[in-house]
Amino acid sequence: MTENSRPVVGIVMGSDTDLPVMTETAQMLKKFGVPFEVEITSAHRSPARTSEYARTAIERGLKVLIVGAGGAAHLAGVIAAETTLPVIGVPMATTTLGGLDSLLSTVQMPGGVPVACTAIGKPGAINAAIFAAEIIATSDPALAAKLREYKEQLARSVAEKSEKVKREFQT
Ligand code: RP5
Repeated sequence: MTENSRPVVGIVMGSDTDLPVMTETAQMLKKFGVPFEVEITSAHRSPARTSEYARTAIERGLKVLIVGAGGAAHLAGVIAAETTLPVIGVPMATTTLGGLDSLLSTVQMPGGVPVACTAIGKPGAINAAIFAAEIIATSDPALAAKLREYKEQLARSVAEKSEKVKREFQT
């Protein structure tokens, strides 16, 4: 799979104000060489456009949708209602309620319409990309190898930090 090939992940967000956080998703997908497309559409401000996006996602070749929204964050849910693709919701941190509003309105889906919900904000945006890559990697051995290497690097970085801290306490 190359970055120039057809997008397999859709990154969707409710507003351009979500972009600083959702850029983390894009950067992580780029790191793994997973091609993606980006769309802004709103569950409440542009419901028809949102419905059209969700209904046409499969025919455009997408395999996973990552949806960031904040506040009354219904975007992931309404997209999940209109597609059989796996939908990963990323709750935005909000200034008024710290993102608890986004989290609850993304995660508390009724039975029958699943949304896989990540942590609030940047960690969630990063994890959404990794999770999407893991889904795609179930039928892409080269991508699975990149994900294994990423996890090994994570483990190495913890060991390196531990050694650094030990050295600081020894002096
Ligand atoms: C949601 O409302 C968006 O996802 C955004 O997080 C939030 C606020 O949007 P703006 O008023 O900043 O455009 O639809």
